[in-house]
Amino acid sequence: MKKSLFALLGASALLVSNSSAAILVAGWHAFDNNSTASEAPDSVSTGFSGLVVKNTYSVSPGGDNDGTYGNSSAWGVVPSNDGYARVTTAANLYFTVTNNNASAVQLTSLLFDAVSSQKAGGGTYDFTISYSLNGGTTWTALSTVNPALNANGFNPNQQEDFSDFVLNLSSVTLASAATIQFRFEGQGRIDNVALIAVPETSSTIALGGLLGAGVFFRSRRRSVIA
Ligand SMILES: [Ca+2]
Ligand SMILES: [Ca+2]
Ligand SMILES: [Ca+2]
Ligand SMILES: [Ca+2]
Repeated sequence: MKKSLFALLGASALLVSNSSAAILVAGWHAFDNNSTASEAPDSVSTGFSGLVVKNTYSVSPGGDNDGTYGNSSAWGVVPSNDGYARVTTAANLYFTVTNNNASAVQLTSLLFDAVSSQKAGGGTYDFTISYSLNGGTTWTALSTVNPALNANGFNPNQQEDFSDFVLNLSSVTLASAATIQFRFEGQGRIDNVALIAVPETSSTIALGGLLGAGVFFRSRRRSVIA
């Protein structure tokens, strides 16, 4: 005996929403000793790509030795003595990340470590961090920070404990195929840069809409009621 092939389904749309854990989208901690080349991230999540564009240069070895991206140990221990990037008042530093996934990600924070060079007249340089979306020339300032003074003067290869920074990005969503670029202005050293985000996994299954559009079963067997 066959039962009716048709079952009445709820006609209202069903919203399925799952909250996801944060991910390290892209991170840089090891920098080559060179003056011009760009570098891909040292750590990157599936479906993302990135590049640090060094308009000045980077130095290796040396760098931050606190073992963390910003102040967070959530992403494992970061190796020390594997180089850092320079930023100068004449040449900014840029980190670019592209979302190659089909869905957007909700950005959470930008983590980094930094130290300032000493100004000629004393004191330290402020660093201003801004971002632009999709290659645009409009820059949105995220924060101006004042890193600790570079403790080892002009020794380019020494390790030291850089200042830790966490910038809030919760107002920024990186859509599918979108690119975000972060600009660092100041004078000093940058290390352990990481972009953190939460993937958006919400999806809507419009059962009501499907039924309304005339869903039918391919097998058109007649119901036989006993
Ligand atoms: Ca490093
Ligand atoms: Ca690298
Ligand atoms: Ca750190
Ligand atoms: Ca530190």
